[in-house]
This record gives sequence, C-alpha cells and structure tokens, in this order.
Amino acid sequence: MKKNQSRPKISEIREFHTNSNGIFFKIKKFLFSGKTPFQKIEIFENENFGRVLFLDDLVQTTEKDEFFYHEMLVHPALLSHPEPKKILIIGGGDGGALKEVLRYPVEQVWLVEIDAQVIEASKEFFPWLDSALQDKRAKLVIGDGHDFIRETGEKFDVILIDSSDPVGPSTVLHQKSFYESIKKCLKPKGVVAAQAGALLYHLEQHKAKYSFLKRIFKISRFYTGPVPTYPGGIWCYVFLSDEIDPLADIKKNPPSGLKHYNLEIHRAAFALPNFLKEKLS
Ligand code: AG3
Repeated sequence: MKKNQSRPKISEIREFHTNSNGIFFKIKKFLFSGKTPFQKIEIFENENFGRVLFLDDLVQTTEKDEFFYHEMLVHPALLSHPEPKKILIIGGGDGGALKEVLRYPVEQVWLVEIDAQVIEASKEFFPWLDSALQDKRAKLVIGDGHDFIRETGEKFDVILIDSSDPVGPSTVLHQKSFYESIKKCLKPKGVVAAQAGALLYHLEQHKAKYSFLKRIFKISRFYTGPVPTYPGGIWCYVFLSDEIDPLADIKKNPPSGLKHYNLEIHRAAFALPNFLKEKLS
C-alpha cells in the first residue's frame, strides 16, 4: 500500500448519505491515508468525535460513538446465548467488536478481516485493537470472510458480522449464499448477529434480506439502535438462530463497564417502528 504518500491538505471530510444530504467532520489532524487493493482508508482526528475511521468515504467508527454500534452488535447475541465459548467475527478490522466480545469468559475469538491494512492502521490509531489482539483468546485471520466460512471446518457458538455497507468489498456479506454458508458453521444453539444498514435509507434491502433470512433461520429478528455518526442516526441489525430467541428471559447480567447496552435496551431494541414492520411483512 502507498502509505501516507500524500497526507491530504483538506480541512474537512464528508460522507454523502444521499445526493442531497450527509455528514461532515472538520479535520483537526490527518493521521493516516492509504489505498489498498480493497479500499481507501482514512483516519483523522476531529475535535468532537476524536479519532475517526473512514473506508471508501463512509464513516466506520469514531472514538466518541463507537460504543453504540459495537455494544449493540455484540451483546444481544452474547447475552442470549447460554454459554458462548467460541466466537467468530467477520470483518471488524478496527477491533471494536473484538474488544466487546473479550469482556466475556469466552475461549476463542476468531477475527476474519479481508484487509490487513485496516488492521495495521487501526492498531496504530485505535488503542483498543492492539490490546485486544494481544489477548491469548484472540485469533486473527487475514482473508475473505465468505471464503473462510465456506472452507473452514470450525463451528462457532456465536458469529458476528461486522461488515461495511452492501457496496464495495462487503457486498457479499449481505447476500443469501453467505447466510446459507454461515448457518453451516454454527454449533447447536448457535446465534448470528449482523449489522444490516440504516433504518431509514436501506428499507428495500431490509425487505429483501428478511425475505431470505426467515427461510434460512427459524428465528430471524431485526433490531435497531442509535449510532449518531451513521446515516440516519438509527442502525439496523439482525439476530438469527434456530434455537435461541433473543426475547426469551435473559438470566445473566451484562458485563460491567458498558456505556449503552443493558437488558431494558435489549428488549426495547427488538420493538420495531411501524414503517419497518410493514416493510418486512
Ligand atoms: N461497520 C458498519 C459501518 C457502516 C457504516 N456505514 C456508513 N457510514 N454508511 C462498522 C465497522 C466498525 N467496526
């Protein structure tokens, strides 16, 4: 990768949510800019949000609000599963999901990330990643997530899909064939949680996705949570399992130290707004 070859002399950076609106960040300091075979990586410092990671012009994570997304991706699945021991994360090279999983007494967490440069850059600028990767339970695989699940003989209690949007290198992680292969990598009582996109902007994708997911998994539920810097501010996730219902009574307590997730939020997250319910029905 051509690293830092030109540290752009720009004062702000934008993500377009549609052709006519979006979000911008003023750049206090540009930290990293690189182009890999997979995508463009940019990391900079913003006065309010701290360090911010952009991939292909889309906000992935910020120091200030990453907890909303990573806690809602990880904890509903880890708390609903009776005894999660072996976990797989697809994507998530910034390590935010990994640090949340490591709060549990799990035995192994595999992180499969396609782009080694996302790992390298995040290690340097997001301090949680380096310490998470040093945990003996963490196992890093650089490779394509879809190939990994098609080829591995490993089976997991919980699989978390921390992909980007359904464009670019993540497209395949939103398709039917991917979820069919995922199912074969689940142990009995296995659970999948995946990010599913913006509540407001990806309604047609939610409809299409739900129509195949409900045929693959006996229990297939959308849930939502706030992410201030993501398009529309409210993000969607899916919870998938053949045996575990996330709305059954949870008898465990969440790990301590969480900033957003608790058991009331867990239950509320599965209550869907009418326009989404109608779309999915
Ligand atoms: N993965 C989901 C990012 C989606 C953001 N989309 C956007 N900004 N259009 C985040 C990876 C963080 N671990």
